[in-house]
Amino acid sequence: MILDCAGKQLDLSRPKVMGILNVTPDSFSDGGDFISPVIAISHAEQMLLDGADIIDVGGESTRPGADAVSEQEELDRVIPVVEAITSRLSTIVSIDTSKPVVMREAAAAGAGLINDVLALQAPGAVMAAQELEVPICLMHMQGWPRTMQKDPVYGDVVSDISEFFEQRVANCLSAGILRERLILDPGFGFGKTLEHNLTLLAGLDGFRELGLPLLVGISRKSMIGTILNDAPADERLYGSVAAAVLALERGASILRVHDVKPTVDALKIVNAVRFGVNG
Ligand code: 7PJ
Repeated sequence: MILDCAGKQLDLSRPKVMGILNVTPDSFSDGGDFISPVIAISHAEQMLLDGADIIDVGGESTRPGADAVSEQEELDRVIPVVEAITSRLSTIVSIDTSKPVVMREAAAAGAGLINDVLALQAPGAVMAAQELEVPICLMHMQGWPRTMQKDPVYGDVVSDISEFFEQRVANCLSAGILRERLILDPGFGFGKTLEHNLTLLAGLDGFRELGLPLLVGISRKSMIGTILNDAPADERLYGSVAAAVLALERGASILRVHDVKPTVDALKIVNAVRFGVNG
């Protein structure tokens, strides 16, 4: 399956790696290191050298308990960075946002993929995505970032999320968005207990029957830290890579990660086993 990301091809016949470029001052795992476009570019460049296929630019922190960011503030953070990357580097830029205005301006600046943790549920978001004609990642979240970790409840976590996906996909299709443009993400850590997250990862192949590519973001998340005796974010690398491999084995097509080189190495091993060393 090949997705057209604003003129750049994303071939998902082999899994791809999406490198995270946070331009938030309060992001828990990189402490706001990447605010200025100059620093952002050099980080993006390094991730591409390390083998990333997509750079995911995000200016709205969605970590548990985070405050909302104003439209203008988010635009000010991300648009110069998207512009700087798309004008200098030949890569697919994805925009991690839920705001229609940010989707539009980022696409105008060259972004080729929308990554929305609200799965286009914000007012006007479906219409913006429909107009922009780029692929869209629909992520599942239970509740809202401020309170989502309070007391998340599911019947069966995989089937509840599948049902959510079916509704969101139907909504997109009825707005004229092509099915071929959709990517699904169960949203690890977004309104899920550790047990929910583990059940989700174990049962990730249950989403394959929806027939759409799966994006998975587990990198450095608290589910890794908790299992590793409350390891801080900068000590979650090996756990994150293990989780990425488990996700690949269960059919993930895109891995959203902070640590690109180690993940790309792990992916090379998986591909060699699947397709042979020369495959
Ligand atoms: C995700 C995301 C994720 C997608 C964040 C963090 C929190 N987008 N944005 N999936 N997580 N699609 O990176 O820890 O899991 S922000």
